[in-house]
Amino acid sequence: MTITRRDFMAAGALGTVGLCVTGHLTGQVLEARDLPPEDGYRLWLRYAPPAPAMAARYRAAVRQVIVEGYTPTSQIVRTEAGNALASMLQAAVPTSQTGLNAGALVIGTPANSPAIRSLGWTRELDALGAEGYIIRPATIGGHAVIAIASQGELGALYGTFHFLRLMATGQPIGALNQRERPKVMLRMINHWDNLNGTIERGYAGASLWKWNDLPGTLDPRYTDYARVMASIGLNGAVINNVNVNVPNLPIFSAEYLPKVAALASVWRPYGIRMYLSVNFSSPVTIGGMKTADPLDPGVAAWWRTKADEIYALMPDFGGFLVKANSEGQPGPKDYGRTHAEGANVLADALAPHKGNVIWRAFVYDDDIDPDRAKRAYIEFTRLDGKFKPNVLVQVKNGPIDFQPREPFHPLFGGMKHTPVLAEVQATQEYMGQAKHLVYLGTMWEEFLQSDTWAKGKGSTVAKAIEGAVEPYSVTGFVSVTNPGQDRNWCGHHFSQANWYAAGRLAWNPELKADQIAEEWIRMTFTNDPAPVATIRDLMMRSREIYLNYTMPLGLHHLIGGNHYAPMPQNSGGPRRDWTAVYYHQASTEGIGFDRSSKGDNYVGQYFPPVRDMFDNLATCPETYLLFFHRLPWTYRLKNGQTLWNGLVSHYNQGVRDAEAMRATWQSLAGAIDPQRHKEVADRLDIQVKDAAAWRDQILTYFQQFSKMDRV
Ligand code: GCV
Repeated sequence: MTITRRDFMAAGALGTVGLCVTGHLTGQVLEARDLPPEDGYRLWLRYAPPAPAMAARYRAAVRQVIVEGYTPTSQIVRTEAGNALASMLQAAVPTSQTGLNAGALVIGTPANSPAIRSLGWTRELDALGAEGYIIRPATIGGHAVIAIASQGELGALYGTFHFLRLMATGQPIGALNQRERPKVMLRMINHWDNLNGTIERGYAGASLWKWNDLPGTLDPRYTDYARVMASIGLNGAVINNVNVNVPNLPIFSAEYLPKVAALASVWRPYGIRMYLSVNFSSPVTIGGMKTADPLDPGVAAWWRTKADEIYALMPDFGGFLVKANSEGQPGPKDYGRTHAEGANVLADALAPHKGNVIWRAFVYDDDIDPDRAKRAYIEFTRLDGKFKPNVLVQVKNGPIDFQPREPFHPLFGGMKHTPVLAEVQATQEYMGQAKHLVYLGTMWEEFLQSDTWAKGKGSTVAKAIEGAVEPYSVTGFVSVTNPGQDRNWCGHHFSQANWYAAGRLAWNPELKADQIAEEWIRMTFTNDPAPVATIRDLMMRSREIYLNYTMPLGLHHLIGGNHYAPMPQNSGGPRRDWTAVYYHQASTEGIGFDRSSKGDNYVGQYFPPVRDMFDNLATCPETYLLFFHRLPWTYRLKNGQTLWNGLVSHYNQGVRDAEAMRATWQSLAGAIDPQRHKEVADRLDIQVKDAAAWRDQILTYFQQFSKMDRV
């Protein structure tokens, strides 16, 4: 059978490339301008054929796949490797459990594979744990092979995806010596999906979970989802919105839990554990009790019974995510109890099953402090040491709410006894949603590499969440991602990169944004060096461009209720701390929020060198200037410009760069398949228009205070 590049591009669902047949290679690499349309469904798992010379080298190196294990996970490894190789090599590669020959790719664990056991790597594998792996050339039974070995089956799956990524990105595979283990234990995404199919802050269509059809009908997309997640090392998902409002309550009921369990059973062989957001008042709202007071023995018993019911259906259930006493959600403070007392009653219920409570620190009760940025730190540091061992506190990257730029949240490094996991947001709520091209890898690298100084220099946020600053017993990294039923999962093709980056950083928070971007581009679009370099540059600059035309120099929350369009004049609404005026405080005297030691001393929540760096105008990075300082319009920036002129320059630069980004993308026509190229181009048109609107609206508004010209 002849497999052409067009067959590859036209192949259907993710994971069903369907080329596992005997055959030989005759496919020609087409001219770029002939590239057939792609719709983005396969994300970074397209397994496109590499350049012919590289394909020939790969074909010589991998002539057979041997996976001796027979469990569902081993079956997935076999199918994934077989399909991916057939697609990339444009020829079927014999894939089996037995009959090992020279040129085999041998994948397994010492327990499920005599071939892997014969390597004698057991001690080395034990040191890497059940999710770690080695990829290395080896000799088995006198045959030269490449081995992907792990102590556990999931490690073998992750190793397989790693190996396939190397091939899909055009890397040499001849002399590999890869030893990997994840640096973080809970690598999760949060979905903010409602039971009625809508998604809060979802920009890619309806919810993936088809509740009316579950548990009987399992959409094949559930499998595709699990495969995508495992391919970047993610191992957990919360499937429902943290706002567990009344219409979402039934998820905890006897009717819905079997539906949840059916989904969990699809994900299990991919190592994706199921978690649920819970409403703290559940004992009342669904249990019919009179109270949800966490210190009430009846309430504790209710949670234990509910946990037992869940674990009877899903023995590997991960645990509960709780948004309590935040934005209208109920919580322990309704009963005069603390967040720790609230979390602990759930933790006790889950502990016998080895489940975790993930308790969000996204709280900002205004009786705590007038400055929203200060509130969570005050509440949670008071409680450090009071949480049960299976409680983790989930903290957003910054102290406000996923703004385009915020300093790192001082709870990173600030909690000595309670594991803190990081929550970032891939769904671009405040970052142009699915309309603007904004790669967030750079933002997360900036966040993760921020030095907290909690235990001296080098106590970065990354190290803190890895448990290398304080020895947390459990560690985690979470991204609010919100894929939906849009064909391309994420709305914008480039938003896929943020899902990808979140997964890669959850595995290893030390990774660099440019490396992640390059991997993603090569797997998602092309391996041709020139377009790869062009797109990487565009992605790496995209967040700064977005900042320039929306909220430069440390401005934040200049946005309306849809969190998309500019609304600097917004001063009304249900809460002051949801309005722009509260944050920018612009007046004829100047602009900015004084969080310095002369202001409300938010800086005091950081360790001394960080505190002083932000506090002192001479050392505060200008990227954070107006987050920490309130300054007159005539204040001189480091480049000598007045603050007003500097603002004007940033906005103008942002608009020019957005236009340049569009022109750059246009220049890639022919290098990118036409459908995806056009869909991105259409969105860039919107982005350019929006950038100008942002600049004009914000500067017109501030000009009434600065009373200076827009030069
Ligand atoms: C799920 C912000 C968002 C809300 C979100 C909340 C949270 O306020 O706008 O939609 O609610 O964060 O993270 O809980």
